[in-house]
Amino acid sequence: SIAILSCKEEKPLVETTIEDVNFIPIPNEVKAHPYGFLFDIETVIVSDTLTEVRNVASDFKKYFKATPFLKEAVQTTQKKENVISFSLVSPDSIQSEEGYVLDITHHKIALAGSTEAGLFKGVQTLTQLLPDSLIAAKRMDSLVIPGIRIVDEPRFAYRGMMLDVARHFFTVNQVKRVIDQMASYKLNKLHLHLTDDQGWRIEIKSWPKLTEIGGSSSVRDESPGFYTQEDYKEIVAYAQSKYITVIPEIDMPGHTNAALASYPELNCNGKATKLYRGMRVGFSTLCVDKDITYKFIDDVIREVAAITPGEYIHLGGDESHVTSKKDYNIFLHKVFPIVKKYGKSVVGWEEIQSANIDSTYVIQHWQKEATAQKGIDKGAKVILSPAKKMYLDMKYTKLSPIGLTWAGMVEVDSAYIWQPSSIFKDIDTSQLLGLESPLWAETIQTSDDIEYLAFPRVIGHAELGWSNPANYNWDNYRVRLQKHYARMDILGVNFYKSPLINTS
Ligand code: TNX
Repeated sequence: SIAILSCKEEKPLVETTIEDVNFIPIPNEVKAHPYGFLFDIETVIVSDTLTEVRNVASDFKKYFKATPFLKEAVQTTQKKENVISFSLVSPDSIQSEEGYVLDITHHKIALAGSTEAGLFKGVQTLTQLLPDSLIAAKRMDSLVIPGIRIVDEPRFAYRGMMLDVARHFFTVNQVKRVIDQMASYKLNKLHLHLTDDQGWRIEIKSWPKLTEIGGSSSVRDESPGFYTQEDYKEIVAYAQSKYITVIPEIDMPGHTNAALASYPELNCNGKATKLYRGMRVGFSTLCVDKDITYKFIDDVIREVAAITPGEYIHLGGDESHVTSKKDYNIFLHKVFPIVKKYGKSVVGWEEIQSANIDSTYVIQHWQKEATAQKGIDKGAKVILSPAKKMYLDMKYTKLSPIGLTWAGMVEVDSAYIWQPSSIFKDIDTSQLLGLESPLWAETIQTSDDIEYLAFPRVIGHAELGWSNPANYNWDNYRVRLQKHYARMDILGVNFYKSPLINTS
């Protein structure tokens, strides 16, 4: 409710309530203030650290194009009233570098965080307080934001989504669109599944046929293609501008038919395989006995590491059904050190725990709890992607037009109702890095397809990854999610309208 009270101050006091506020992910602490912040043409964004906050400020200013507000550049002024201040300081109440405090009163909007990434998360929360008409870029001459104080930080440092660009290729612009959507729900890791049986999607200059040949196929030939290294750098830089780290996956020793079709010498029999356009898994393997295999991997990892600022390289390691157990071990013992040599840390699907190497790698749990538990017992860190809760490529119901069903059907409630901390026993909290929602692309080809399977399930995962478990609550969540339907409609997100969410 908004009532303008008359008052002696220059700016009128505007009473607001936060009853209609529907944040996702739900913040840790939320408190209402009696009066909201009223924009006028003198409202300015201020900061002591101009260069550092410019990127974050522009992510906020972009919504104001069709308004008379925030026309001035960000300023370092002493002005204390009628300002939106971005401060790079460590608020006492915050531990995480992604945490922030957002305090909106009638005097000012004050956002504080210890890093740009923290301020950016605060801006995403602030954006959820803006009216839909502003997001829709409708002309707007008056604007009040409700008075509120929020102290917030993530539960898990790793909150990701995976996009399979190998089964079907997605363009740089399609990936950027995913990055934008991830950022607004405070996700911070984008795992790109760059290689598989059906396609090799990243240019490797020392092995050009990987993309010339291996990039030319895809499932049913529907969308071949690859990223040049310049394209990949563009994705990485765009993600960075939204404080999202890219984790590239080069899957091996299985899921490698595209490479085996490109270079005969990578095959044990010296003959190139045929390009593959189907949907089967588990039939290919690099030749573990050949030296050229490790020369190949060294070149690939060297080139990929050189254009990847993040800490991790994902080696896949899943479903190597035609590699013997012995060979699989030998192979991993040879390739882990290559990743280290180029200054990166290994992530792999849970299967990689079978190699008794050291515990400095990260496993991504997807299918077998017992397998992942063995890795955890050896001290490995874990990213949770349990297929029956988090696989975005599973159908919602049997009526879903796209998606697979091998892990079951995952409706919006099922994707949300579970406890990340209760999957594994005997796990140190420091071992649980966080959550990632994988989107495999056997059945999808367009941005509409991506969004239909990802949204709204990934929003629920974003809440499980960010919010305090005391605040996980399906009945409350579904009401908040309903409000996000309108926002997604405005942004043109092709989400699945689950009958479990009341839209009336
Ligand atoms: C299993 S999950 C796979 C992928 C498939 C996916 C389809 C994992 C590590 N491997 O190769 O695309 O199922 O849901």
